[in-house]
Amino acid sequence: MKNLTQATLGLLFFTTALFAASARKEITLQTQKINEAVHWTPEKVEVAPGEKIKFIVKHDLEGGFDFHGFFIPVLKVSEQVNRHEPKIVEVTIPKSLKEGDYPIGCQFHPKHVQATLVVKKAAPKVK
Ligand SMILES: [Cu+2]
Repeated sequence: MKNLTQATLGLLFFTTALFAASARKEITLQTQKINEAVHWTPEKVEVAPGEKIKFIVKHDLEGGFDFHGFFIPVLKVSEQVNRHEPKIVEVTIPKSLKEGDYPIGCQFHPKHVQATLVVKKAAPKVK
């Protein structure tokens, strides 16, 4: 019985470690209409160099454009997001990317208000 418990705990630890290694940080961005202009919101999202990100990008506004662009030049991301068709965009933030603010825009509509990708090194973990 004792051996079985140890084996179970070992397996649990193993699967937890495996999950942590493959986990991606999920960030949802969506179109929002503010004062007649379409924005990507939230207006700021924070990521760290080396981090694996899963962007979930949504356009659920009724009326106006049927699709918007999801454009992050620094990450070479350029996608089309159709209404009611959430787009999943998985990226790894390059380890070499400098801290700072980078635009998240729309390549189709010059008036589409950008959001900001804030790249910031993660605080060192306290052991
Ligand atoms: Cu747009």
